[in-house]
Amino acid sequence: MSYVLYYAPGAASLAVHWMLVELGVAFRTERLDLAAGDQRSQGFLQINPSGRVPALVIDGRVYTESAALLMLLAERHPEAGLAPAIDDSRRAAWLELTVYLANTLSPAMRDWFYADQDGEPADAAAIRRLAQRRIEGAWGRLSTLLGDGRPYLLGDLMTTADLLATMLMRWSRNMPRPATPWRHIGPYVVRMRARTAFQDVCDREGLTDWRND
Ligand SMILES: N[C@@H](CCC(=O)N[C@@H](CS)C(=O)NCC(=O)O)C(=O)O
Repeated sequence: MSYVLYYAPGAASLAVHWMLVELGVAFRTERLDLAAGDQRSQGFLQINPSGRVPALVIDGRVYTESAALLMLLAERHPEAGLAPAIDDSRRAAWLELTVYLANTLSPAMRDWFYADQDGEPADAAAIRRLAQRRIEGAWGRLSTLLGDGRPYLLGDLMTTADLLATMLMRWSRNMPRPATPWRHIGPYVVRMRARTAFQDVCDREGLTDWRND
């Protein structure tokens, strides 16, 4: 089995990169500089015609979409226990949460960061306002979920949903209302950032902010 991850520092590829480190499997990376436009190079467009990261090449075939890649990796490495098994009573909550993060929070993040590029620049302020409302709504929902004192989003089991959620929380660090001041999110983020694999992936990607140390 071989893995090659196309990533850009701190981008949607971060959760997948983190997962590969958590799994302790062998993998290779190809780094893209999004500011320099590497994602629009002919070479990368042949890998992923949508011109976005992450792209994960598994045994020679390319797969994309961070949430799908996390679920796929969890299925390929069940011994890591990063997803509830199919007959586990927490499975439904894991699917629900993953789809919520990928379907509601993640597109709002895209709108926040790419409003000028994906739409008309004249509409960008209105798009950002709506995105901000949706993003802050998500922090409220996740904080409520964590409010019963559970260490991870699904309870005692840390799953791929935590990797995805933490990456999305990180993206909010310079927004008007970042995720971390939400009452139950702050301690959760500290717990997630304390993971050796998180610190390792930050080192690999050269991410110096939003760390515990
Ligand atoms: N839904 C995709 C979103 C991927 C995405 O939008 N990636 C951004 C980085 S966070 C990207 O590649 N942007 C480059 C561009 O759009 O030019 C996923 O979760 O994998």
